[in-house]
Amino acid sequence: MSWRGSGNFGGSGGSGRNDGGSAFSGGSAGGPPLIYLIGAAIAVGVIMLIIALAVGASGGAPAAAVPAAAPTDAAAAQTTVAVDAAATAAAAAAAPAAATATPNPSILTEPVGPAVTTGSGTPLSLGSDGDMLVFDTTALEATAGKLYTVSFKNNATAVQHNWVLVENSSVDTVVAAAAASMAKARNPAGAVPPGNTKGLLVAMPIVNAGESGTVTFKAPAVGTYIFLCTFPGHYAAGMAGQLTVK
Ligand SMILES: [Cu+2]
Repeated sequence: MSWRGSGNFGGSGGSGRNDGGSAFSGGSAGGPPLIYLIGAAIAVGVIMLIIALAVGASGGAPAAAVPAAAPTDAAAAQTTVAVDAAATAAAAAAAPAAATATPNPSILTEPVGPAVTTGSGTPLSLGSDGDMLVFDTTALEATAGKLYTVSFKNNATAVQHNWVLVENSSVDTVVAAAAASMAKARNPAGAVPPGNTKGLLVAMPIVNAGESGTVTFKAPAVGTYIFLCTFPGHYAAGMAGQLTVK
């Protein structure tokens, strides 16, 4: 009974639905165009999806290339930093060596200036004349282009000396450069001209009294050159000599 009631109800409901359904079927009466529209919409959607994928793929290549390039740049930057760090470390390692090479009077065989740092040449020996501010030898000879090793003995009991070879025209420049070095070092033992001083050919560090210094160099072109002591006041006092290159 209730089933029927429900059946009736369903019937009436069905009619109600039919009304709604008629509206629906009204749409479905224009159904074929709607299907075409849906089909067209799906087709357009598929086409757009394909286009989107294509764009995404083509756009994805640059997008992938950019990240690929970015790590490369980053790697390059890191490499640069590493190189800089290495250079800094090298400079830091070289700095103490350079700092100790010039002012340290105990490193007697360390050449200063454009001298030869390796090998040994024909000996050229001289010294200071006791406690006098002069060399015991004021004339030396050499052959152009040949390797020589100067051995200088400081025979003084207290005073420091050294041996420096210069172009004749650059004596004043070298003496002034040595004085500037001493002022910078705040120590007479720093009275050695920098290696890049104009006209400076060879220089050895300041040698303590009673000690010896050596420096090896290749003899310059044929001509005459002045060797002197760059300790303050000694060149003015006459501590110099002449090297004749033949
Ligand atoms: Cu001297």
